[in-house]
Amino acid sequence: MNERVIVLHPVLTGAKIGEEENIRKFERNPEAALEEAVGLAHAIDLQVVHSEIVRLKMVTPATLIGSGVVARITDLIHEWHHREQEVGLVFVDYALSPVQQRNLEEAWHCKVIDRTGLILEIFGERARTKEGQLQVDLAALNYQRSRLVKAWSHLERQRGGGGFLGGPGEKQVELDRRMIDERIKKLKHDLEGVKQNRRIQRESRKREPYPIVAIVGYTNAGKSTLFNRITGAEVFAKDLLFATLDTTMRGIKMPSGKKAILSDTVGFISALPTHLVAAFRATLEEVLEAAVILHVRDISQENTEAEKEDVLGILQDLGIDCEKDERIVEVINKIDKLPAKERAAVITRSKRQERVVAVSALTGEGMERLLSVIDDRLGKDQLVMHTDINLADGKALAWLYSRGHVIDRLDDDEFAHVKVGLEPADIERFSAQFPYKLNKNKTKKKKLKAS
Ligand SMILES: Nc1nc2c(ncn2[C@@H]2O[C@H](COP(=O)(O)OP(=O)(O)O)[C@@H](O)[C@H]2O)c(=O)[nH]1
Ligand SMILES: [Mg+2]
Repeated sequence: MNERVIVLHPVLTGAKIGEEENIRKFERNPEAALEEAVGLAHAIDLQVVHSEIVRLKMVTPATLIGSGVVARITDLIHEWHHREQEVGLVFVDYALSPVQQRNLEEAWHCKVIDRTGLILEIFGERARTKEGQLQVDLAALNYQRSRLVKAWSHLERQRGGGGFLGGPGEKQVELDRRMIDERIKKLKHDLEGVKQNRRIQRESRKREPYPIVAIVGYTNAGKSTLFNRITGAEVFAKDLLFATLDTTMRGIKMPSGKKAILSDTVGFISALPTHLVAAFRATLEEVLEAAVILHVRDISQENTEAEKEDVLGILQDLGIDCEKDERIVEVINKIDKLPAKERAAVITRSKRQERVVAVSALTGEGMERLLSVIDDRLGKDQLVMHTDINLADGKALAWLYSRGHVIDRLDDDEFAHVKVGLEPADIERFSAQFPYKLNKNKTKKKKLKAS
């Protein structure tokens, strides 16, 4: 996308509190909230040319923010225009009414998007499963519908008692609303179908060729920085080329030679509007199938403990047992921002725990240990399996050699009797793709034949 964007984070300083959606735990720390807003813009590759906190003593009904600030932003947009660098978008990190949005667009001659709108853009871009896409579409339609209704009642108010009942404006809105309702109905129906067939879907879905290492955490925790650090760290991890993967997934080869796919998931967002929670969860589905889950935390952030609880809470809701699940690796990030003494303490403490690592994704500190922890985890769950592969089936044999660790092999006229180390996810993948049974114990076939 790479469009230029101005980010505004309005904060009400007056006694009056805005709509429920706008009350955030961040509100006491507007700087952190602005940083998050910029992070959200980065999540869909927007280029942030200016960002600021807009302090409001009161809400201006027509434009939310006061006319002075509106004029100042107009000037800024003009300045960029004179440099032949158009600002295509202003992100107002708040819930705008449709009327406010329209008025601001008219004042600035560019697109204006509010918080829910931007979050929906992010989810839409990142939903990878059918169910995820449907959930996001549904949330987007509900959002549109609520805005239509508001716009409509606004029109009605404007008309006063003037006899324009049934005028073209209203008809258009009614029509749009009916169309949206129909689409919502259809989506809900599709979603039911997808949910019922989830198991089948999962089995028939195209599998990623290697185990997944998923990076989760709040927006701005440093997920993308870590993603780039790992894929770019030539000494430690090799970047494999996969044509089929988008920019948020990359193949890596660990120091031990194990291959995996690193996946940068959609970031958690503070005070996510409740009507977007289902859509957000749906974007996290791939985490369920991950072999390793890197939970990245910004240790320099005031709310870091509360954020950690939030993340674990959502993972728990997704069906991951955070207490017991050994796939979760806690990555304590941004240790370079801590005072020396505190940093040393955090590092020492983390080293006492098998699945806690302290790093700076920015400077690279701690990466060596992180990679070795990932490497360990990738190998941990290998189970030794036995199977008999038809000798003529080169494809199945090649698969086992590339994904698994072939420990032993004995051929007779018909079969290759293979003993192979495989991860549970790979066992599933193999069984879904090939008609051979994998057994924990040696198969008796050969002996029976011989006797
Ligand atoms: N000081 C410091 N800053 C970091 C570190 N990791 C990330 N950042 C910064 O934090 C901000 C958010 O990082 P990003 O990777 O985009 O976070 P994401 O939203 O989780 O993907 C960026 O400005 C990064 O430069 C770190 O280890 N130390
Ligand atoms: Mg990111």
